[in-house]
Amino acid sequence: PFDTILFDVRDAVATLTLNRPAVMNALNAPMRAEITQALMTLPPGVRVVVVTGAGRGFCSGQDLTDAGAAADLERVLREEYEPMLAAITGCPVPVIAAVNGVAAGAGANLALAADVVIAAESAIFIQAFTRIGLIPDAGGTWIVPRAVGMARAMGMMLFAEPISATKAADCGLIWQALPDDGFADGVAARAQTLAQGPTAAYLAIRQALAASLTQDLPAQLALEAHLQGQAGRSADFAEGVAAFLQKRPPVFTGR
Ligand code: T3D
Repeated sequence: PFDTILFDVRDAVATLTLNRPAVMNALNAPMRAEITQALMTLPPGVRVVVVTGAGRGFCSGQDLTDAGAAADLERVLREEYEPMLAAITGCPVPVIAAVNGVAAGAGANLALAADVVIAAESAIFIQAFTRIGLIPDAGGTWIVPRAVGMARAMGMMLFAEPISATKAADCGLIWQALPDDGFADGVAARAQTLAQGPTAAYLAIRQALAASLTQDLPAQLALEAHLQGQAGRSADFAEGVAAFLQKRPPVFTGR
């Protein structure tokens, strides 16, 4: 049903593959719309989404051959990028970006919008925007300084140099760099862990961490109490405690 992405569901794991490998999976309007649509209409039973790229790249950012987009960048960002980013950050299940190769421009910031970013050691992240006279967008100016601090964010954005996956992991831009050999298996193992986990608790963690970036400690403590109240009423909490007491692994249902 999709032209620019592949969408596959197996064992509660949905894999969304950016699929324009001839252009390193550059984002055009149809791809933005399809990513948004796929994430907003997840089939029942999906408990984690993995976003990755076909071929040797993850995503090269805005398709620079798209003259229509270049004509009015503000409109494209407001009407096409923002819904796509909202579909990722508001996805009803955790989202893993599996960065298999270069992630440039909006492609880097698309990856960084995910809950967990795992990159192959040969992958690179480039805030490529100043190379073509633009500023970082797709949420980059918000997430990058929060992840790595102002000095590194400025350096990455002004110099637009490739950051290796290992360096990205070391400085807190991403969660983990994995060897290229076995990358897919490593990602699959992480995806299985989340797919079998307490989904509602994961989403509450995402909500709490996002709120922590903008609010003070008293407000954050109140939010934690509220969310923990919810978690305490979940079936997964009852199961987690029962499994602990019975000395067996828990079987979480995500509720
Ligand atoms: O609405 C708006 O426009 C505003 C939003 C802007 C957000 C942005 O994302 S701006 C930043 C856009 N992206 C870039 O500036 C990155 C451009 N690409 C590159 O710098 C390099 O291609 C890479 C570092 C990503 C990869 O380099 P390399 O040497 O591994 O591969 P390559 O040979 O450059 O690319 C392979 C092919 O993909 C090539 O086509 P060809 O020669 O085989 O026919 C190349 O032109 C094409 N390609 C790569 N990136 C893009 C692209 N085609 C269109 N758009 C691209 N972004």
